[in-house]
Amino acid sequence: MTTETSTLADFGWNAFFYTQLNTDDHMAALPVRVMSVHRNSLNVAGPDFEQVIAPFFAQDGDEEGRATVGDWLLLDPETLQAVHLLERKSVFKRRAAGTSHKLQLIAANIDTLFIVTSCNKDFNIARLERYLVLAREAEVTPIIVITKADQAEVPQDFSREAAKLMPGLLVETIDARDPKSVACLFPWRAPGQTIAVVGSSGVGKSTLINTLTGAGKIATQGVREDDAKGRHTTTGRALHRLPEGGWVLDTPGMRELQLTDVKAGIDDVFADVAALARNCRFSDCQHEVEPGCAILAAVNDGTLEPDRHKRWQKLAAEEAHNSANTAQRRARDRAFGKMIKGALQDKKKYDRK
Ligand SMILES: Nc1nc2c(ncn2[C@@H]2O[C@H](COP(=O)(O)OP(=O)(O)O)[C@@H](O)[C@H]2O)c(=O)[nH]1
Ligand SMILES: [Mg+2]
Ligand SMILES: [Zn+2]
Repeated sequence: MTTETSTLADFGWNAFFYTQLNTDDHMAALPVRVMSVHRNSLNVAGPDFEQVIAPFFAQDGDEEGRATVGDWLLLDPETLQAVHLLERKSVFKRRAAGTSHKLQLIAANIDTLFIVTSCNKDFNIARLERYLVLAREAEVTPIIVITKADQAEVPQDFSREAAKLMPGLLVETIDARDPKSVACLFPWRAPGQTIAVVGSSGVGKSTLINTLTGAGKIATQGVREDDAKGRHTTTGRALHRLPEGGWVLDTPGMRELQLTDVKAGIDDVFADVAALARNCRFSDCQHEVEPGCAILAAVNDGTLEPDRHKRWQKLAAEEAHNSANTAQRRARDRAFGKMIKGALQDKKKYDRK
């Protein structure tokens, strides 16, 4: 990455972050943005400045406070080490796939989310809904981008299905390799704006980013050289500079997006179902067999699609399960922190004797 950019605003800095500088120490510090995250380091940058620093946690061991790509950090001007993580305008997170089920931050301070799928069997309404929930929870503008329009007989069949997901949802069908076709997305790459691109592996995220940046810099699956390590050509998350001054974030294909802490996002994407649920006779209605269930009534009279009801139930159950886990984990971490603190204090007392 080059830093031809010369102002903090070019990096996405704005009043939201500036107003957080409320101490002399903060004012003297160096604000930098996290450009990419690696196992043992972070790449940060600002106007005419690039630096590799150690990973940073706002609070010891708290995953939510781990500096992630897109974050703003304050560096000590002398040591150039991070001293403070600025509050985020938006953050995407998920539960890790597999057995660990750890909380993982995907990206911070994103303005627009490109949810990418293709005009083929990757197209999946339930998966799109998941990403929409993520976007609405973070109050980030979602745009559904359907690639490989050149390979479909009737690409509009796909866009029509996607547009039904939410009133007013923006949907574009494109050939990700063709700048003319991608031009419909150019308005989103304005100076200081940050776009994140999500979607399954192989849908054309890297291809789209290369077309947006106008540089063939990111390896795509068609031209990958070293396939020995597995399916993904994109190995890390990194911000790439766009010609107009915005930023775009490539994410490795996520095979599974387990949602957590997204209750508001679900209520938003499924506003119709949530409204029905408020009319059920019992406030703890499970919408399965209960008398006076407004949702079952809507399914029966054809106003609510049975599949949409099922998708909502699945997401709501997953959200409840994962968020309960988060709460438990936090309580456990707090208890553990207290124990350590107590032990350290005991040790101090003992040392003084
Ligand atoms: N025909 C066609 N091929 C595409 C399009 N978008 C991506 N591809 C191809 O799909 C493959 C996977 O693209 P890639 O960008 O690596 O996908 P990623 O895993 O989402 O980053 C590559 O061979 C691309 O050339 C498109 O709109 N049309
Ligand atoms: Mg890729
Ligand atoms: Zn009900």
